[in-house]
Amino acid sequence: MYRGTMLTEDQLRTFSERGWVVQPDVFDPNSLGRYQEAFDEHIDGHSEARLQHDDIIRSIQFVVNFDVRFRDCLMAPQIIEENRQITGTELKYITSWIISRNPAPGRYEDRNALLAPDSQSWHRDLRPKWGIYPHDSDPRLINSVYNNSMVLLTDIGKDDGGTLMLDGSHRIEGSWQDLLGKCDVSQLTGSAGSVVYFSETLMHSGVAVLGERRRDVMFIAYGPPWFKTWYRSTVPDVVLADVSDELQRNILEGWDMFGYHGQHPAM
Ligand SMILES: O=C(O)CCC(=O)C(=O)O
Repeated sequence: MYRGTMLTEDQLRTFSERGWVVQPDVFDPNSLGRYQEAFDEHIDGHSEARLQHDDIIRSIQFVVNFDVRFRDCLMAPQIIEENRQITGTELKYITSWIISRNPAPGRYEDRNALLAPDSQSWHRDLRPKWGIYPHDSDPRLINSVYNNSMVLLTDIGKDDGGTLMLDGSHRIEGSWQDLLGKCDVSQLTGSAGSVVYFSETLMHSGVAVLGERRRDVMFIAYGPPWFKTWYRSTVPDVVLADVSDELQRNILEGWDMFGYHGQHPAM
């Protein structure tokens, strides 16, 4: 059983209030070097798995299918346990992807325009009413049904294209235009090796890199065992056969079992 670092009470409260939280120092430089090598090897391949591929953004989907190094990182015991804390259930894999973002070509002339809140690509894939529910025992906490874990491979300082979040929007229905008037805009910063957890009910957006460094991040999304696998993200049998860790295999496969875990909450 995992006995390492978990999200603290304060971090869980931050997640509950803002819809996202940063866990620093999950990975050390050695592990990050290994994951960065996998990232660099795969970011230009897999044309069938490309989400976007242009001069600024390169993004590849379902990376856990392609390399054990992606599974080692994105299914690390700490990430799994911390997802259990925020989801409040056993987990099922939903999808995974990686994104490399180059400095924006217009960053010297158009800084303000590139940062303007109303010109970002705000989105979320789940309505708050489908995604947020009470914690079993603490009324100040929430659980969220579908959460992203973003691993920072590179340091993300103020100008390095940290994801924009609409704080608190994970609990509020409405379009991004409505929410821009109601929620503060926050921009993520964090050091390489951190993991950022955010609910998929949180309105968020990628944003231009205004500094000189490429920004590399890796994502995995987990939900409960009754959740649908994301579009085209079913893990092929040939990959499952290669996964020796039983928990990882069950999470990737979706738990072929009678009923669900935790139907009867602990008293
Ligand atoms: O690249 C980012 O900062 C955000 C990415 C994102 O929102 C997404 O992949 O859904």
